[in-house]
Amino acid sequence: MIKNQKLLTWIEEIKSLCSPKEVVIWTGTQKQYDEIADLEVKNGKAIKLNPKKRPNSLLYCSHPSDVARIEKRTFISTTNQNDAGPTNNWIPPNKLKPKMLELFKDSMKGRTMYIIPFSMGPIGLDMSRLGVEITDSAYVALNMHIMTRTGNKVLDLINDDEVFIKCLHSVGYPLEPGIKDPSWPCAPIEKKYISHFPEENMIWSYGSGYGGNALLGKKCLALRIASSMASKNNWLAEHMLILKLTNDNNKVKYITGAFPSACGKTNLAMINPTLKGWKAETIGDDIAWMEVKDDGKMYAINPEAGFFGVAPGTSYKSNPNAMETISKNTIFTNVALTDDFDVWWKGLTKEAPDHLIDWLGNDWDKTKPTRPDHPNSRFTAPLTNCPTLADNYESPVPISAILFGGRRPTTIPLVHQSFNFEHGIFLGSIMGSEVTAAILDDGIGTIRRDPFAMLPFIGYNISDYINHWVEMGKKSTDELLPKIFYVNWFRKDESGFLWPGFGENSRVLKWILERTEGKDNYNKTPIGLIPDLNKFDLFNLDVSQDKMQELVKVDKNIWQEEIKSIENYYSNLYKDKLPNVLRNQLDNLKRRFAF
Ligand code: OXD
Ligand code: MN
Repeated sequence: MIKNQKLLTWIEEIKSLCSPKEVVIWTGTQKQYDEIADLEVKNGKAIKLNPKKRPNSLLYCSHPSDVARIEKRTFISTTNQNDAGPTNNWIPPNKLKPKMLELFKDSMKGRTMYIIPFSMGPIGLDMSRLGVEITDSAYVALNMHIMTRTGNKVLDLINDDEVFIKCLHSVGYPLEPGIKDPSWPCAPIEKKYISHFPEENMIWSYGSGYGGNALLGKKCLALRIASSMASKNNWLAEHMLILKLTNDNNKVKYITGAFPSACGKTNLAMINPTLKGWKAETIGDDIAWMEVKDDGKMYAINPEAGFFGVAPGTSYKSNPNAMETISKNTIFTNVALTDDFDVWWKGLTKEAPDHLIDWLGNDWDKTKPTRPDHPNSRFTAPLTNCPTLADNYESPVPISAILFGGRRPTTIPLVHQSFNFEHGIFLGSIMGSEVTAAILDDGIGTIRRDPFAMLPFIGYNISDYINHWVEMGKKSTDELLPKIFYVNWFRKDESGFLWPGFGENSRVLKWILERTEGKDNYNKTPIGLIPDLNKFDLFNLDVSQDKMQELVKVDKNIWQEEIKSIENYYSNLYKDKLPNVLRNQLDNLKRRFAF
């Protein structure tokens, strides 16, 4: 039962604003989940997958206009534009709120309004935060049940007068009498708003039912609002995986890693190390909340309870642990349906089945030029399904190393370590991926920078974000803080990728962990510390000495170009607000190269 007065008042307010047909409070039981799932199947919204092949799993297919996060309709609404900064779309609250209130008016007509109390982070942990999502989407309710801790246990905490973050969501498709409910209701693009009000820690999302636009605990709360909260309260909300590593001497260490999309973040979070005696366990694959505790070490938690992963490319070859994770209790979105009611996506098997129903609901066979799954099709599965989930995944863990990465065919070595924490901030600020033909027709070879993999997720001014990292560095000593590394699995020569990647990345992780213990296994270069190949585990590795040399090469001429590119990027982005730390680090880099 809801007793928190603030919550009761808010629910009444939203009820009278949105006019739902009925209200359901999410209790978090499996029974409730199953009932709503069955109803969704009965109403033709979802397809129940073959219980023999994929127990307790659903397939949803979205409207073709509602298939991904929509950055151009995502807003940070602050009184002053400067507080949102140059990386965010901005509308002030006094303009945005009236516009959205008009949209929300009667928007839930004919629909059920779900009230979902949720905890980002383990229930009751001091590093966790509470929220309540009000939504008119059963799809959102089912997904939130997997992706967060939901239900009565959370409500009990909220009833104890705890603060909670208000998250309001509507698909923006009221059911006026006589109007048939489509299988995936949503609003046209110009009416979609994914809005954040960091001054009140509040989220209003209208018009989209998809992923990060609608599951408000994830990108909206755990990254955008949380990053803004964290900047005021000495913590960090980052787009990072968390991995537990045990070496062949049974020594346990934890790392986090930030990678832009399509760089294998979920694969690394579920890596099977090829190194004998090494073990890797998963704590999180997308978001890490971190703080420096009294012992001077930085600790991390995964605020999520599930995986919302990209399906295409996932296979028993690329990520067997993900495949096991999604073998049951999973919601699939926008993948193809097989004739025996299982799922298929590009890359799952070498050959596509002869016949499929594509994500648009049409018959598909191999003669069709189109692909049967959407490139951003997804799976939603609980963490507890993951065979490599660490048993202490609900406790804050001390982080020894932070990895930044990207897809850089040239320039950036396989791995390098920053000289210190502030130099590590510089590495985070320049990360990005080279634009390839697959992404863009022009601009090939240019670098799309994605600082800290947070470009779409920093909920405030990016200059202040960088300075906040500097402040975090002052909370402890370089000795105790995580060591910072830049990894690049994607370096190429004329014959293709130089590094085999996947499980072999454990060799890089081994070198990194040795560095965190101060082992003399490195060579110093102007950009940072790179592996001394005589002290890098190459045992049983099928990569030639020449290729290994190439993988760790730091070429002065190429770096001259890189520095020019960084200077351009900094001046375009930060204009006159370039944080001192970045200016100093860039000057130091030039000095080390003697440019
Ligand atoms: C995600 C993303 O969905 O980063 O995790 O876009
Ligand atoms: Mn992500």
